Amino acid sequence: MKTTILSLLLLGFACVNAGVLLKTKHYGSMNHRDDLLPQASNNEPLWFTQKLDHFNPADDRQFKQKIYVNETYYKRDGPVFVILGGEGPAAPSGIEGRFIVNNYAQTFNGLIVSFEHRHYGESVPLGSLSKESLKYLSSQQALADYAVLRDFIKSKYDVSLKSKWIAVGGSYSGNLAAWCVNFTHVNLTFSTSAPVKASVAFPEYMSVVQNSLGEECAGVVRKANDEIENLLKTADGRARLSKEFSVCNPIGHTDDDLSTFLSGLADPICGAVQYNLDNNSLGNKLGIKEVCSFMKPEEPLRSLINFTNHYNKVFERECSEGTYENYIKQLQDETPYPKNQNAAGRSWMYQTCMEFGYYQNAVGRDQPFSKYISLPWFLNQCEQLFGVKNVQANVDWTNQYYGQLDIKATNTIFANGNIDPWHKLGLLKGGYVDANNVFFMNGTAHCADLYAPRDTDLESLKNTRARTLELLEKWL
Ligand SMILES: *[C@@H]1O[C@H](CO)[C@@H](O)[C@H](O)[C@H]1NC(C)=O
Ligand SMILES: *[C@@H]1O[C@H](CO)[C@@H](O)[C@H](O)[C@H]1NC(C)=O
Ligand SMILES: *[C@@H]1O[C@H](CO)[C@@H](O)[C@H](O)[C@H]1NC(C)=O
Ligand SMILES: *[C@@H]1O[C@H](CO)[C@@H](O)[C@H](O)[C@H]1NC(C)=O
Ligand SMILES: *[C@@H]1O[C@H](CO)[C@@H](O)[C@H](O)[C@H]1NC(C)=O
Ligand SMILES: CC(=O)N[C@H]1CO[C@H](CO)[C@@H](O)[C@@H]1O
Repeated sequence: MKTTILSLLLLGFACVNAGVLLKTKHYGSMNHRDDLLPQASNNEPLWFTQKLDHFNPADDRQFKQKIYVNETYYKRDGPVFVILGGEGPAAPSGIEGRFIVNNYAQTFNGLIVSFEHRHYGESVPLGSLSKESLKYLSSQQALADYAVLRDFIKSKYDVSLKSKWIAVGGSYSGNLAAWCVNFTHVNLTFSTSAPVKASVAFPEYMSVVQNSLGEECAGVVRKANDEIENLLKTADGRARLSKEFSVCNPIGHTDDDLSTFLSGLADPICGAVQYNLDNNSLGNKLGIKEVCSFMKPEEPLRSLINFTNHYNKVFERECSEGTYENYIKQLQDETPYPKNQNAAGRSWMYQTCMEFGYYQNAVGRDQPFSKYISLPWFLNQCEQLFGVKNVQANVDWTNQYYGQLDIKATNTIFANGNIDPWHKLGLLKGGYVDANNVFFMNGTAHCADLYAPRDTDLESLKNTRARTLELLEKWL
């Protein structure tokens, strides 16, 4: 049963956090299974003592935060590349060449540091993801964490005043990188696929999925979902679908059950689009081409069944989720990672309720999924899990506080790809930011430019990397 939320978890986000590339779109992190499995690595983390609440001087409680460091290329006065943690556990692979940062560090004699974000992985205050602990989870607290950690790195590695600090992030941690500017003494930032504009509802996500799949392939998915909606109306239909899709528990009959089931069917397809051709464990295994090779116009339902079962096999997912009760139970689990492999889902859900929304609801016919994947389904979870009712007000505050697309900064690089659904909330052109530092790539997916380069990368990606290198040469 444990594997179910893996599937539900954010298809999303986290690129930087090795651990969790957001598992599902809604909340957790895309769980790149490879990264969660114990890896052959001799790298031990360092543990840093962090302040629990940066905004209350009277509270002196602390917790332990995890860091990985790669000194291989570092020479005195070289830059410090700080890979900001996002919504998932940090893994040693993050400093061992999984990202392009190692190439840049090699070129510029840089130090590579990777921080785990509070309330993810093993950096969990109060030893629990209880509501009491989650009170201290926010992007503001996380940014303050980085400011404090900087001093620790500075003294431990004898970093000189000549060294420049570079904040690196992708997806949510790309937001953090962009927001670091002029706060944590960062000298330049590298922010990829960052949805810097928060939004309660995010139906555009699903429309980009449709565009990225292409009309013919998306049309088959849409027909399959229509057929499934019809079958779900009767007990016989639900029994048949439960069997064909090998669900964990027989599909329930409430609207919440149907939303849970249908959302679970959409996730694998969204994930394949989001990470299409990315040099990570998902992108290298299953992309748009594979999804569409399953979608046969003559037999939409059978096509989706075959694809889902194939996906489950490839990612060793035991079953698809069939009931809301089982789904929500996993999000109620306050046990931290690694005992609870879905822990990131709970923390990320909390952050979406309190700060970002980003709920990928399926609206209208300009997208291929079921209308049961609805905004109320997401918002009810905020209320049920955390008692949060005012998500709109929270999201408004986030946009007011950080300025959404009106980010003012000079030495910053923003990159996005048009295949990636998240680009709809990202910075795509110059304005306050110099247009020369903003890249919008044709054909690339989520955080493409952050991963290690390959000969087979698209031209648009190669160009972005070449121009990024020129900018780094200019700035470093
Ligand atoms: C640092 O990264 C390089 C690859 O860029 C890798 O060969 C080396 O093992 C890494 N060192 C550590 C301590 O992780
Ligand atoms: C980096 O930025 C900080 C804060 O703005 C500044 O004090 C420092 O001089 C900069 N470092 C370099 C090497 O430019
Ligand atoms: C689904 O898979 C079965 C078993 O592998 C295969 O016989 C059938 O042709 C597939 N159907 C479609 C529409 O791909
Ligand atoms: C921080 O703000 C100052 C003044 O507005 C600006 O000159 C500097 O470039 C900013 N730093 C970054 C990294 O953008
Ligand atoms: C993007 O790439 C596609 C496929 O290679 C091509 O058809 C299209 O013209 C390109 N669009 C732009 C704006 O370059
Ligand atoms: C994580 C991952 O799959 N990385 C791959 C990136 O591309 C190189 C070159 O093809 C592979 O060797 C890596 O395994």
